[in-house]
This record gives sequence, C-alpha cells and structure tokens, in this order.
Amino acid sequence: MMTDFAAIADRLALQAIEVPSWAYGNSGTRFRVFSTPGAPRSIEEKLADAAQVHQYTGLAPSVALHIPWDKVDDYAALRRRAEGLGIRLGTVNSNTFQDDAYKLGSLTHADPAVRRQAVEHHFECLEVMAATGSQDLKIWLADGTNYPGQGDFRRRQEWLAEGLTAIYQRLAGDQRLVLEYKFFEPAFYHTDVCDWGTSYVHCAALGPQAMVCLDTGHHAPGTNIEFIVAQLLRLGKLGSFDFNSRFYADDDLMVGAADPFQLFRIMYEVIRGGGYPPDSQVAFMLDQCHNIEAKIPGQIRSVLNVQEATAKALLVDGEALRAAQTAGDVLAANAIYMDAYQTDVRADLADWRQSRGLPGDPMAAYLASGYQQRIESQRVGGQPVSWGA
Ligand code: PSV
Ligand code: MN
Repeated sequence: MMTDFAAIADRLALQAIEVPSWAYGNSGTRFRVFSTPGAPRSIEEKLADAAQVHQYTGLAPSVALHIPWDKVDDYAALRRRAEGLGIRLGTVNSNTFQDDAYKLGSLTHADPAVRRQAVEHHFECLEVMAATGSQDLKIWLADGTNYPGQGDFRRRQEWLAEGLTAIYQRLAGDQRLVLEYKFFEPAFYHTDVCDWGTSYVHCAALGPQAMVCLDTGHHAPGTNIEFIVAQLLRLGKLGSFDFNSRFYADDDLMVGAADPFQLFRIMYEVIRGGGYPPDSQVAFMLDQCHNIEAKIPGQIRSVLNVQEATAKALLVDGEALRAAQTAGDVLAANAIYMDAYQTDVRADLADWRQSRGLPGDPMAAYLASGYQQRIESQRVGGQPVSWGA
C-alpha cells in the first residue's frame, strides 16, 4: 500500500527552495552569452523577477546573492527591498574565480598575498551577510591545476585549511560556512576541493558551523549521488544543495530535466535521512542558468520539478519498504519504491496548490500575467546584467 496524498499534504507545505540571483540575468556558454529582452539591469530587478517565482509557486521565498556580481552600496536597503517584494535575501556566494590575481588559485595560491586577498574577499562577504541577515556563506573554489607537476597537492591542502580556518573564525554564532565541491572545471587535471570527501575532511576539521554543499551537477557520470546524500546526512554534514541537472558536465540545466528519477532518489534519501523539515540543517537552492529558455518560467519549472519529486518521495511507504528490505524481498522492495516514483501526482498537486490560495498551474498563471511583456517594454536602455557581471 502506498502512502495516501492527503497524508503528505502538510509536509509538502514545509518546502522552501532558494533561487539564485544569477538565473535571471543574461547567460550562455563560453561560446556566446545571449541577450534576452527584459533582462534585469540591476540586482533590484533580479529580485523583482525572483519574487514572481515565489508569487506563483509559494516555493521560493529567498534569493541567493553572488558577490561581487550583486554588490550594492546599501545592503540593508536591499534587504528591505526584498522584504517589500515578499521574499528575503539568502545565501551569500563568494567569488574568487574572476579576478586576474586568481589565475593560479585563490586560497591555494602559492603567493601569500593572493591567499590573503581571497581570505579578505570572504571577510567582505561576511560583512554583507551581517547587513542582509544571511546565514550561509557558500564557498566554491575554482582552484586546481591543468598539468601534472604544476602544483603541490599537499602544500595546497595546507593553505586551503589555513584560509578556511581564518574565514571560519570570523563566523557569527548563527552563521555557517558551506563548502562546495566539484570534480573538474575550470581546472582539468586536479581540483583542490574535488569531491564530497575532501569537502567533508575540511568541514570536519573546521567545526560544527562548517558543512558540505552538494551541487548535483558536480559529479562524474554514473555517480550515485543519493548515496552521498545518505552518507553526509548520516555524518550530520550535509549543509546545502545546489540543484541543477546535467547530461555531460556542469550543464546547469533545469533540475529534474535530465534525470527526474535521480531527483526522486535524492529526495527520498533527504527525507529518509531527516534532511527535509525546515529545522533540519539542509538548505535547498537552485544553481542554474537559463541560456536558451525563458528565465522566470525556467525557474518556475525547476522549483515545480523539485516539488513533484518531493511529493513522490514522500509517498514511499517507508514501513512496507523496510519490511521488504529486511525480509530480503528484492522485487517487493523495488516495487514499493517504484510505485511511488511512477505515481502521477500532478493533479493532486494542482488541487493542493489551489487549496492554499496558489494557482493550480503556476506556469500558466505566470504566462497569463503579462509580467514578461511588461519587463520587455519597460526595461529599455541601461546595461543588462549577465553571468559574471
Ligand atoms: C561552480 O560551477 C558553481 O556551481 C558554484 O556554485 C558557483 O558559485 C556557481 O556555479 C556560479 O554559477
Ligand atoms: Mn554550484
């Protein structure tokens, strides 16, 4: 017997998914950044776009910032601006990958002056967080090497540990350092924080306010990501997700687009491991760029994909599954799991949304609202923001 949809309704209401400010600006690949009519020209306009996602889905109450992309003079005013739009400012992402000084690394650079510059950039991010009320400082480092012999792994790990410690020591009591890993790119031979184990080792050494960030696009093909989720939750060190999906590398496609079954399996392990309730230590965020599709609808589709996978994962009959697993009944266990995944929850979700004052079809409601046409006619002149600016 599968869990009934009515039984999961209240738990669905707990879901919150942070959207990235950079999803709304122009983006592309290293071959071309395309311009989109109506693209925002400031962080304030990015916030207005993000607020649309929350208005129609009720799922996206906060927006992550990237510094310096979202730098402003008055962060307290930006915070009020967000609140006025019915959202709030969330994770602050540092950026040590776009400055000439960082060509050969940031926290792992051989030159102490560059390492210091990278540490100080993180101090600046912490100051931003104090003004925005953000809790998480997310660190992803592009540090690595392209050629064997180019760098010394051991020294670089020590420098990394030193830099992270300096940053960690500046955290306020309620703030966290969240360390993201990625197996390659932009470095092609080795990456200094290449996998969950390396991130875990550093976070464990730092202390309880340091947690691992799992970006779903940052694994080699075939990696069992849900196992990593289970393990990090078991260790109490899964701090956050960067959701997106991939076919080949770090494609930054809409979460759940490439492999909806994988997203279900991840959400199952999140729930199984206690990572789902809002008071868990896990923050859920998108990290995506919409290069060829419309941006606000791309974000709406993404949060709905997460919601759908979550609903299906909540439907798994945990008791029956455990009994089948314990009895060694391979086929029954697999059938219980697959029954939940194969349930079509779309109509139930539409009813559920309506019962909470949301449009049953958020995508249709957004498209009918005229917002896209308004921003296209109003946002004329000025410099549209794009990935990296
Ligand atoms: C790196 O690929 C990454 O996933 C990090 O989270 C960066 O901050 C982000 O992408 C930039 O888009
Ligand atoms: Mn990421």
